[in-house]
Amino acid sequence: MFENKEEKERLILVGIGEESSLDELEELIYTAKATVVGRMLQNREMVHPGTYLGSGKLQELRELIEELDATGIVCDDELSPAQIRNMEDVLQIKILDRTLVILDIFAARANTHEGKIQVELAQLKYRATRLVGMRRSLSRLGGGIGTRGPGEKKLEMDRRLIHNRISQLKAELKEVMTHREITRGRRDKNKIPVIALVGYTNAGKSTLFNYLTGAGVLEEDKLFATLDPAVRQVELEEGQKILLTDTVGFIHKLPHHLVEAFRSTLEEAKYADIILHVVDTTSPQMEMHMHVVYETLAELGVVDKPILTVFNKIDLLEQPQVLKDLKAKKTFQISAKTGRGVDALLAGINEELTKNQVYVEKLFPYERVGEIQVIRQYGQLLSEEYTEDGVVVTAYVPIEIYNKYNI
Ligand SMILES: Nc1nc2c(ncn2[C@@H]2O[C@H](COP(=O)(O)OP(=O)(O)OP(=O)(O)O)[C@@H](O)[C@H]2O)c(=O)[nH]1
Ligand SMILES: [Mg+2]
Repeated sequence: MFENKEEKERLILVGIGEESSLDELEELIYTAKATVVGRMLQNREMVHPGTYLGSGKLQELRELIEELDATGIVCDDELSPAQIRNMEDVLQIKILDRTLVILDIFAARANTHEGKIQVELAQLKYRATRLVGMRRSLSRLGGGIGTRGPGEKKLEMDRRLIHNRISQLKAELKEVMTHREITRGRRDKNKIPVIALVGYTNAGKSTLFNYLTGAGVLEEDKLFATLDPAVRQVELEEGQKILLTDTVGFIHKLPHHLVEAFRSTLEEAKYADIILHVVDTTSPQMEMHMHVVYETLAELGVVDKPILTVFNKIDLLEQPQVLKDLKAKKTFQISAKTGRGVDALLAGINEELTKNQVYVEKLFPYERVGEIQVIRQYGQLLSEEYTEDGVVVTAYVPIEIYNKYNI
């Protein structure tokens, strides 16, 4: 992004409503490697449909831009093509929005083939509807935001070309997704329960994932450090095997195009047996973050899954706190960094998995070893030992199966 040796973008944040939302936007801007030189908040109830800000504020902003020598502004909501055009006319400067910034971060972070297709798809969809409006904002290249991904040449593609490319990417994505379905099918067959880590971005999902699996997945004090889902097998103390998945974090006002494009990635949670909801306990916005996570899960159709909420980063709390989540079956307080509380969490996972299951320790004489197959199919085979008299098995078996087959 710095190759063109241009100066970093100097941006002014513009929002309506709450200061805290601008704090998060500022973090997003730094993640996208641009600089914030000022901010302006309007206390309106609603976004102005034509110009985002009211006319008085817009004039104020114009003066502020000059005073601070800004190179662009970033609005905290997704702008319509008309809003961009009208603001450009008044301000004569690059107009960016929250969506574009998030798209830019995703573009820089996508590593896998699938991730890259998903980001480009989301970017093109965003641009397709704004091609006419964005003269200055998308055509002039600055030192950063809004410039990555398809690149300048592609930005000049007309609508028709963009739509062709969108169809092509969709077809490619479909292929990748079919592959993923197959992998999921295999997982189902193996019957290893899947535990999905979900949570707001920067909550510590990857840190917990690494602590449990030793996988060395990227963990960073940045928003959206993880884009591509990772899966690893972990064996619990009781012998129970689980598949742990680490995925992309959620955020307030996650752009619609991204949710759509990343649906398959985000939907990992849909295939999970248990959801581990990781929460950054140190964030002043903790409640809002939890709310956003539950809203996003509902939007993705992830309902009726057992949720275990993990209040993370307790090593940073000065004193113990009472932390509640009424939507969770159970809550845990841990530090993914130091490992404090992790054993209790693992025991909780095991308890949840083996609920409604019976622990079996039994010798199957050699003429009856066929019955072990039933356990394999419906339960969790923990161990098998071949002895003189037969096979000694330890396993968890669902109660119905236990009764039906008289295991
Ligand atoms: N002190 C402390 N820091 C933690 C803990 N867990 C995570 N962190 C830090 O929090 C930051 C974010 O951690 P990640 O694991 O990357 O968060 P994530 O939820 O995977 O974030 P995204 O992938 O961006 O959604 C990193 O700087 C971690 O070192 C913890 O228990 N204690
Ligand atoms: Mg992560």
